[in-house]
Amino acid sequence: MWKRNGKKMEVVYGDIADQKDIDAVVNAANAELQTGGGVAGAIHRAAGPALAEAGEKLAPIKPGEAVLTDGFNLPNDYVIHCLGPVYHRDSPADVLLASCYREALARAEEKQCTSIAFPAISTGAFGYPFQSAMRTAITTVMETVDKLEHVKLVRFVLFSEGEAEEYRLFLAED
Ligand code: AR6
Repeated sequence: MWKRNGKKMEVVYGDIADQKDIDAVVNAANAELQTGGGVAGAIHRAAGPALAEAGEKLAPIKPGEAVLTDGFNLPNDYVIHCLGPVYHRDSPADVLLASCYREALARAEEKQCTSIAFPAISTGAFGYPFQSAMRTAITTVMETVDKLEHVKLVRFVLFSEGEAEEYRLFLAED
């Protein structure tokens, strides 16, 4: 766990669609804001069909953008949908990925959320190398969260214990 000025970052191994004590969960979305594989599949399954209907009104979104919907049947008030860069297609990939994290935090702050959970955006179907995406995710959140009033807790949810350990080690180095 990382703490500074009343802000906290933590790492868990688990399912992004099962984060009960968090105000807003982030979706590794597609441009159409519809269901898909990986994170998007898990979030849409848990939220129910109303999430795809809400997505229709806001789509399409661009790489680096984040839009907010209700959480519907999820245990969270909101879903924040980020379109990460497709590695080797959308560039500059690191700038677009950093924008996802900053924009998602901005959407959470606008709704006065105190907690937000992120998956490892772009590191699955979109092919972004895990370590490099992790460094961008953590450094961007560290830089951004200090400036926010409402968001106090940022949780990174990783889908394997090995990936969660990599996040923990990187946070401990700060
Ligand atoms: N909870 C947490 N992490 C997960 C979960 C889960 N339930 N499922 C997968 N991961 P991905 P992307 C991890 O592919 O790369 C979708 O089909 C996974 O191991 O979900 O941004 C959309 O429709 C990986 O480390 O997102 C888009 O078209 C990370 O989450 C596209 O894939 C992200 O994997 C988005 O691709």
